[in-house]
Amino acid sequence: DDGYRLWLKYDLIQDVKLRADYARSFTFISTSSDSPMMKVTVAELEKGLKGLLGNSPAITRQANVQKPGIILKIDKNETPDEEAYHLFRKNGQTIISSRTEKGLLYGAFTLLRAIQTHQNLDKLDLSDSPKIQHRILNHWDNTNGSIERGYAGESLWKWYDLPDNTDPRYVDYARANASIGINGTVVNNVNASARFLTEEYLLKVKELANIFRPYNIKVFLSVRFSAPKNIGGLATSDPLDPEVRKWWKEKAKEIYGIIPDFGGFLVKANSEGEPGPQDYGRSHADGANMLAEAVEPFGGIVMWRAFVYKANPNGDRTKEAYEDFKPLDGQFNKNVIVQVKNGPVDFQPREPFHPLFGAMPQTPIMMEFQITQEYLGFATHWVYLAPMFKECLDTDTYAEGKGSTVAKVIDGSLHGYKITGIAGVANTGSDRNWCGHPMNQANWYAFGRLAWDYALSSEKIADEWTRMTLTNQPGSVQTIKQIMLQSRENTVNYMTPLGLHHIMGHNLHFGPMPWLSKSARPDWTSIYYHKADSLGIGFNRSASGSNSVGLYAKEIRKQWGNAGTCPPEYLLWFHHVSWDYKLSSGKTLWDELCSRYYQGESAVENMQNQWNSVKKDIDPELFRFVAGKLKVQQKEALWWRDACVLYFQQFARKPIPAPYQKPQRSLEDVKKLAEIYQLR
Ligand code: BDP
Repeated sequence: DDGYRLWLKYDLIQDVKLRADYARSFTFISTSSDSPMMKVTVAELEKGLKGLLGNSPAITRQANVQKPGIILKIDKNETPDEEAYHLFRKNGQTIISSRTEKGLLYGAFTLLRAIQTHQNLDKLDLSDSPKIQHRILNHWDNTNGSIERGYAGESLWKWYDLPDNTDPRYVDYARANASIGINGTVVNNVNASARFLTEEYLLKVKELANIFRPYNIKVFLSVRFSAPKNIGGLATSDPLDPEVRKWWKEKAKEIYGIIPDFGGFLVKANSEGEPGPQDYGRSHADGANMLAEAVEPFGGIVMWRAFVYKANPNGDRTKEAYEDFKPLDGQFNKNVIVQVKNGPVDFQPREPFHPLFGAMPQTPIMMEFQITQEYLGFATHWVYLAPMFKECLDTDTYAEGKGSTVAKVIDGSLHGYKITGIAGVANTGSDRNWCGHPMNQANWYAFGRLAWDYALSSEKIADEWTRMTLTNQPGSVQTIKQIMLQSRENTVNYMTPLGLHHIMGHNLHFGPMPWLSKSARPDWTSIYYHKADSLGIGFNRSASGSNSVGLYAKEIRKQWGNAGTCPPEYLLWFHHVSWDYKLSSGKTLWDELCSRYYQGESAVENMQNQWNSVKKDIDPELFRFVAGKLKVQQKEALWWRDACVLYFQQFARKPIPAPYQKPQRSLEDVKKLAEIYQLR
């Protein structure tokens, strides 16, 4: 098994009785149309049933048959949501019913999942609909085929071949996304080349859109704000300049002429050196509204990112997006949605939720998660991210009193947003197994499932994914789930425990580099964030410090703003505390910090043992590959542990607490290792 088939494996069910039971129920598939979407839906069911059960169901227009089968039924009386479906059994028939073919598509994948995970279908009766409208992957892919922060090879999109030659893999990409409810894709990097807006590229993107359409996936583009200057021959890209506005309107018209159901734009502006409206003294709202006006006649939306921060050595990066955007609440056009990263720094292994969630009642805010593991060990560490996504979604913002979770902000229910969305920065690439690390396919899967329904538990999603992808043997499913569910906390422990953040290697973001003190910008160093000194460690963001805790609701301020009541996982995020500070565990900060690093590292050794224990139920090729990955992860976890405890020990001037052994290498050794990785 090379991992190519992802969770859509459809291998023959080995349990003969179970297989026969299922097989009896699915002798035909009846449909009422042969539209492209219906065709792919039926084809998927056929493929799945054939693989799983060995069945070759008859495809018929005749639902009124004596034998049991699957009936795909458009029913105008079903729930208004076009993507909703009702999957149920009636008189021995399995019925998938929806107002539209979109719902049927999703219902079909749900039925297949139920079979893949060996569910009892006798009492099947499931009504389901997505909680969020736009469920989107963001690909940070460039025209030359490279992927920014991609660890699974090159771009899936073969720009040099397109539009004339299309890779069959585009279909498998679309199938995988449709199976988990993803309905949009931004195909290019947020650090966008203006070239994507040229006719040359639009015709390539059109081919992708044509392939994705039957799978209910819309295509979006990241746009370069300075495109009117770069490719339009204008002297300015000022959003209030009439020529510039006209250029964007014409561009939108051209795009929709080529791709009639084009989704809209994603924009990174005035962030990390990218051009934007502030270059002309205009606001983010001015910039976003100009683009919104251009796509509005065609039903398009603008996803405007709030990932902005200025290079200020004495500032606090966690406040800057809020300060820029909060005053603009209410000034954005109706088809603009502001895309906010889960935390206020940058996709760290753990961050508190971004203070903009709940703070913009008049402006739709969407979530941006990172599925690619830029800060979580690339494609060498097995880290299941559902618990991280859930942690953010489930946190209470208290914006409208108790129960105002981040999830309720982004599903629109808290503030009545008309547009809702969630984006995940993709971890896919040209590697045969898509994600570099086969176990991290689960993060793509989990993102999609949570985008559809954030109320699903991490455990349930891990269970589904494991059964579909690896094995249905109960003991092994249990063990694999254990590995997955602990993996993120382990990683936090060996990388950035107790609220530490941004202490990774320079630029590449690989490995530990807590000593990093010089960079092009102060907020790209490590010392800016951990502020370790002889007195203690941590960033004082309480009222006596930068007071970024002041951006949160009073209930949160009260809890997080005080070291004594702040949860340990955010302690050093919000407080500078002494090395002798006593935690609720009874340990001093130094001892607790060390024990987290040591526990995190030894947990990876444990993962290896757990993985070895499931060998009999795992495909040998896959087993061996993952075992190898775990060895790499173990080495890197040890590297993180040693680098961090040795570096911080210089300030704490205390021994490594028992029962832990002091690292076998020196700080100089680990520093050297890091320097080597910086070499080109
Ligand atoms: C940072 C990445 C950088 C991205 C940026 C962004 O290091 O490559 O361009 O986020 O999200 O984490 O714009």
